[in-house]
This record gives sequence, structure tokens and C-alpha cells, in this order.
Amino acid sequence: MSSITDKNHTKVILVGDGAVGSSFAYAMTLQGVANEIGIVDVVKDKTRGDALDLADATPVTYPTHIYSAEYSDAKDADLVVITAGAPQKPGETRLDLVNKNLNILKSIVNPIVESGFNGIFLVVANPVDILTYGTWKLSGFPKERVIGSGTSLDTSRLQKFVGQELDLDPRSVHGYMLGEHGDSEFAAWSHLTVGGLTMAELQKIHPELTDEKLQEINDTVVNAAYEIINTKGATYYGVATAAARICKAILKDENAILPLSVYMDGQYGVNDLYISSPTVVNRNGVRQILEVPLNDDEKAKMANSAAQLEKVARDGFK
Ligand code: 6V0
Repeated sequence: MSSITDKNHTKVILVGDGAVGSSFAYAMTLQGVANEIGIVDVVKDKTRGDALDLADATPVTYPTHIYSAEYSDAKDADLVVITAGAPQKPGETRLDLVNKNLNILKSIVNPIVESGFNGIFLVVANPVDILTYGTWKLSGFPKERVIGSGTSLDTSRLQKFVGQELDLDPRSVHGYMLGEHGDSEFAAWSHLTVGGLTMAELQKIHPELTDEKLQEINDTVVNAAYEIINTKGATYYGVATAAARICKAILKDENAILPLSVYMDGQYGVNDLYISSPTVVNRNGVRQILEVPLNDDEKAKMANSAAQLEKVARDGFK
């Protein structure tokens, strides 16, 4: 596929200026990821206020043009990031959100495509795997240019908890949460490494890392969102920073490997679904899905995750 654009100027349209969207715009501004950020939301006063407020940060961060935008502004954007949607309520699973957010998605993707947009969609709104599939279907874009944030946040949480357990920098923990971004996701322990050591090798020198402890870490990651939602009502800083990381990998043409929700075409035995896998991303979107060799237990978990998503996708888009 040819490069979407050769220009150095990078432009992002953010749709959804709620807790996640505004935190994402802030993370982008602090890191100078894009030259231009246009913000769209049904609540216009919020986008105008946030654009002014965020622009006040740019003299001490990076020169970034931030403004309240319309869908038509997407026509020459490199990336459209979708964080619009109803947030998860206490007691509600991510999959419960599907019908609410499906209608919102339609009202966004259609005018974006009509604008002449020819870049990459990054979907963050939940249930992210389903809404990414929906964005791919509604847009008619190639699968390489429709990506979901998937288990990026969950993988950060896995790194954080393993790092805490070993008293190590979480960035030195290399491993992934795979599957659905939701209740059926799982830590792929069989290929997690720290300093080149596999989990089996780590367990020899850290006897406290029992199999029960690993299960506990897995469950803590899976339930992390619920714990935060039960305290402050929503989660946003973690996911916003993960989304900014993905945008940076794309806009700076990094060829970085990130755990993303991508279209499966037989990988892991999964077909015609979006689900998370380590993926090489660059300025053209998905360069390559890296299919991690899973052990039997992990294969069963991936199949279960796919089955959960398939059920919802059938009701929603298929
Ligand atoms: P929020 O604070 O209610 O913000 C949602 C925003 O969307 C509001 O500003 C709305 O006005 C706006 N909106 C609603 N409908 C439309 C529309 N049709 N067009 C334009 N804008 C619209 O929610 P919050 O920011 O907390 O969450 C946003 C989404 O992110 C939800 O779906 C969450 O479930 C999801 N999250 C995804 C995570 C991930 O890891 N992928 C993590 C946390 C939250």
C-alpha cells in the first residue's frame, strides 16, 4: 500500500471530547505528537473550551495548533481517533455498551468518510474490538487502516503489576495481554520476558512468583478498570496515554510493535474479527500482525475470547 501522505505536517482529528478524549488531547499536547489537533464533539462549548485551554499549554510544550473542529476538517487528516461513546457504568461490562455506542459510531464514521478522509482510524471507544470492526465495515477502508487500541492499556497494567512484584521498571517487562479488551483477555505468560528471562526462569530465582501469584496478577489486570470505575467513576489517564503512544508510533512511522486490535484473517485460528495481537505499526497503519506461538492453555483462552466477540459481533454488525 502506498503511503497515505508524504508531508511532514501531521494532523489528528479527535472525535469525543469527554474524559478519555480530553486526556488524550492533553497527552498528545505534552508530547508534541502532532502538529495539528482538531476536536469534534456534540458538545461544542466543551471542544472550544478545551482547545483554548490546551493551546495555553503549547508555549511550554510543543507548537501544536489545537481547535474545535467539524467532521469536514477530517478531509486531509492523517488520523481520526474515536473516543466518543457512553462510558462504562458501575456493574456494566464493556460488551453491554455495544448497542449504545453502535449508533454513536454510525453518526461519526459516515460524515468522516464523506469528508474525503483517507487516513487511519484509531478506535478507543468501547467495546473497542466490536466498534473497530464496525468502523472497518462502515468506512469500507482497508483493514490495515482501521485499528483499535485493544489491549494496549491492559498490557501497560500487566507491565505495571509484574514490575511492582519484582521491584523493576515496568518498561523492562516485555509481555502482552491478548484477546478481547474485556473480561476474557489473558496474560500470555508463556512468552513474557524480563531481562531476557522467561517466566519459568524468573520463577526459579523469584519463588514468590508462584502460578497462583501469576493468576492473581492476571485477574487484577482484567478487573483493573472495574476497581477504578468503582472509585472515581471512569478510567481515562491510562488509556489516553496508551492512545497517544499508538498515534506517535503511526505518525512518526516507528514500525513499533504494540498490542492492538487488528483484523484477523486466520491468525490464532480467528477469522473475520478484530482482536488484540502484537502488531507492527507505521505511517501506513498495520504493517504486520505478529502471531505469537501460544501454549495450549493460551490457545484455548484466545479461542474463548474470539467466541465472546463473535457472539456480540453477530448481534451488532455481521
Ligand atoms: P465521556 O466522558 O462520557 O465522553 C464521551 C464523549 O463523547 C462526550 O464528550 C460526548 O459528548 C461525546 N459524544 C457522544 N456522542 C457523540 C457523537 N455522536 N458525536 C460526537 N461526540 C459524541 O466518556 P469517556 O471519555 O470516559 O469514555 C469514552 C469511551 O472510551 C467509552 O466508550 C469508554 O468505555 C471508552 N474507554 C476505552 C478504554 C480502552 O482501553 N479502549 C478505556 C477506558 C474508557
